[in-house]
This record gives sequence, structure tokens and C-alpha cells, in this order.
Amino acid sequence: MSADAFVHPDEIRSMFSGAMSEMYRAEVPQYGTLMELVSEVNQHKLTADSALAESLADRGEMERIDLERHGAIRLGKPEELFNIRRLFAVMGMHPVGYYDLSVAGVPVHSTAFRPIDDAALKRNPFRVFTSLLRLELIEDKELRDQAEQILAQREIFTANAIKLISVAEDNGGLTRDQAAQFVAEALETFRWHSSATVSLETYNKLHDAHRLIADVVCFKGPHINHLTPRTLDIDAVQREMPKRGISPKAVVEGPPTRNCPILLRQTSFKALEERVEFAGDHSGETVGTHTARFGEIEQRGIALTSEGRKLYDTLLSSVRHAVQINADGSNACDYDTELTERFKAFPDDYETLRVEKLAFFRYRVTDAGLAAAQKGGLSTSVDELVDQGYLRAEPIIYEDFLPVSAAGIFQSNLGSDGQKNYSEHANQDVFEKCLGAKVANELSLYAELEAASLEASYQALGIRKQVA
Ligand code: OOG
Ligand code: NI
Repeated sequence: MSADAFVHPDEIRSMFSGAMSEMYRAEVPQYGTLMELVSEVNQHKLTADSALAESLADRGEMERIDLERHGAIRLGKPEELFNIRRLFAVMGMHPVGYYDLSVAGVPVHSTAFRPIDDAALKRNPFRVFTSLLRLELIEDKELRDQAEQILAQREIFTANAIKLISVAEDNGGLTRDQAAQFVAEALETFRWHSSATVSLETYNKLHDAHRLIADVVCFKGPHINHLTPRTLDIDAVQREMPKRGISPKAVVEGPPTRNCPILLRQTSFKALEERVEFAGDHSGETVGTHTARFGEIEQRGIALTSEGRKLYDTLLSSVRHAVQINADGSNACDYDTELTERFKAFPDDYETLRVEKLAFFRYRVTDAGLAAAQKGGLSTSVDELVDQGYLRAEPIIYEDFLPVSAAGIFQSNLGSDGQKNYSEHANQDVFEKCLGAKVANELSLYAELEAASLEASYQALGIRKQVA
């Protein structure tokens, strides 16, 4: 079979994210309302900001503006993580980053499966934030054993999904028919099940240990717990949500509103309480509820270097020390004010971010640069070349997640009873053993992109300097 006969992984990803979106809208009607709101706000923003509209059109991003950027699932056992890696690989999604959320009282560690290279991100940027439950963090041994036994009995993939993954691995791809079948089979893993695999009593016990443990252990599969479209104006969507009958979390996670957006800002609407049928037991009670599924929006900005990230983390943690958001969100305004105030220390123009090496840029040679190269004698200093207008620097967009924000998203859906302190912390080695692979380091990916763009620019300018 020639490679031409295979559907490109990027296209399989598009088929998959489209199918997920359709399924989620049907399952969670409020999510459809959020999608409409996002689309309206985006249109409004594009009309009001013609420079933004032009630059998006320039980069060919217009058609995908309000499509889903990510979703999230929570897995229960190592084999599930191992096979989900194989499943996502068929769609060109690979594990990037390690996030330890135990520090924030959430008993999971996570990675994001995402397209890595520029072209793939552009074709379809869909990614899935994937968490693995850390059963070892359940203190009660009996409960821990019980959870393990329950999980041991479940199989979250259909037999056909596993078969098609092997076919893709063996042949190096899937034909059109196989790809369509693969997407349909894969979708089954992410579907919501309104019947639990355990009794209400077991659910309650696990729920008391941590609501998230119940969410992972008590169901047939890792239902997709949210999808997240991109918004061009997150503050506007946050303000508008209540007017559409959607109740947003108290604050937008991440950095404040800025001229030059950095990293990632995100907010969500609170998880819905859904009716669940439990397995029968001696108590006879079989109907209850579970809250897990919600909707989220995101707005991305420039990727930060480790220096920039250090500054971000320091400022954010000082804000969080100064204002702890109340469970009812009543002091959200104080938090926003503090955030804006403290982040004044973070330079807010691209040139300073670049010169101070706080953020990553992609360099391109300008026409003036090419003309000057003909004459020779160019400076080898990047800053000088930029000053002279021979090189242009464009922001590299952050494509990953933020642990503090992720914890905030988890927590807003767990209620105030979700706070716990765990003594065990990061364990990337164990995570990677379960995954059966190493996770890519996100900072290295951005640094490589920047270095490659500089290398290519120097070459185009005929400069033979090795870029440090
Ligand atoms: C994942 C929360 C993290 C984000 O956008 O930071 C996340 C979850 O609730 O399972 O999706
Ligand atoms: Ni999310």
C-alpha cells in the first residue's frame, strides 16, 4: 500500500474533532449555547478590529476561528494511558509536557496530546489534555484496593478501535474507509454513560475520598469532560455568559488582559448536575447525580522562555497569596484588580519581550533584508538586523497548558470540598512508564522553532554565523 492511499493523520484529527464536537453539543446543550456566543463575539471582534482580521486572514486562520482547540479526559489505569497514546498517534497527536496537579490537591498527573509541527497545528490544532488518576494518593487502603478492582474490570476501547490502531501501526496509516471506521470506534471511548458501573454507596465512598476519583472510577469510560473553542475576546465571553443563562467560573485563569497576550487565558462554565443510574445493591436506591461535564473557552498568546515563565509564575503566585478567591467567587473583582496591578511588572510590548528574552519569536527575512544581502556586509547581530528592518520577529503562540490554571479549572468543577493536600508530588518517570514513551519538553519545542527560523533567516541573508 503506498502512502498516498492513506488519509493524512491531520485529516483524521479533523474528522475526529468534528465528530467529538457534534457529539458533545448533542450531549451538553449548554455547550451549543456557548459555541454560539463564542462565534458572535468573534465576529464582533473581527468587525471592530480590522488589523486583527487582516493578520488572521494572512495566516489562513479565518475558517477555523471558533473551532475547538482542546478537550480533556481523565483515565484510571496505566494500560488506558498506554493505549490512548497509540490512539492519538494515529491522528498525529503526541504527548507534550508533564503536569503534576497533586500540588493543587487534584490526585492526577497529566500530559497533552497535540500536533507538534507548525503545519499540523495550522491544519487542525485540536489537542486533548489527558490525566491519569493516581490511586496511590487514596489514603484508605481498602478503598484504594476497591477502586483498583473496579478499574481492572473495565475496557475503555472497543475491540475494533484496538484492531484499527494496530492496522495503522503495522501499515503506517489508514485508508479512507478504515479512517472513517476508526473515528467512529474511537468516539465510543469518549462518550458519556448515564449509568454507573457501581452502586450509589460505592460512588459516595469514592466521592468522599475525592470527587474526581468517583468521576474516573465509577463509569464505563473516560467521558470527554469539556471541549474548548478559541475566542478572540475572552473578557467579552466571560461577561456575556450569565446573560445567556450560563454560569461562568469566578475568574479567568492565567494572565490578565494585555496588549501583547502571553501564554493562555481560559475560563469555563460550571459543570452540570446530571442524572445517573447506579447498579442495584441492598439499599435499593439506584438514582443519583454526578457533576463532571462543562464547557470552556481559551485565548492564546506568545510562548514564554523559561525566564519569562519564571516571571509569570512569580507574579501569579504573589497575586494568589494576596487574594484567595472565595468559594462563592464574591471577591473575583479584588483578584482581577490585583492581577492587573502586579502584572504591570511584565513588559507589555513585543520588542521588550524579545530583547529581554522573555518570549519566543519566529524570525523572517524582509524584502529589504534580501535587498541588503545582495550588497553584503550585513551585521550578524539579530537585534541590529531587526532594528534595520532586515528581519521581522513574529510571536510564537503558546500551544500548551498551565498547571495552576488547569487546577483552577478542575477545582471550579469540584466545589470547595475538592481541596486536599497530598504529600506525594511529581512523578514524571512513573507517568512515562505508564505512557510507554517520553513526553516532549514544550520549552525545547519552542526554542527549536525559534532557532530554526533564525538559522533559515541567516542562510537567506547569506550570513554564515552559527546561531547560538
Ligand atoms: C482538565 C482540566 C485542565 C485546561 O484547560 O487547563 C484543562 C480536566 O478537568 O480534566 O483542560
Ligand atoms: Ni481545558
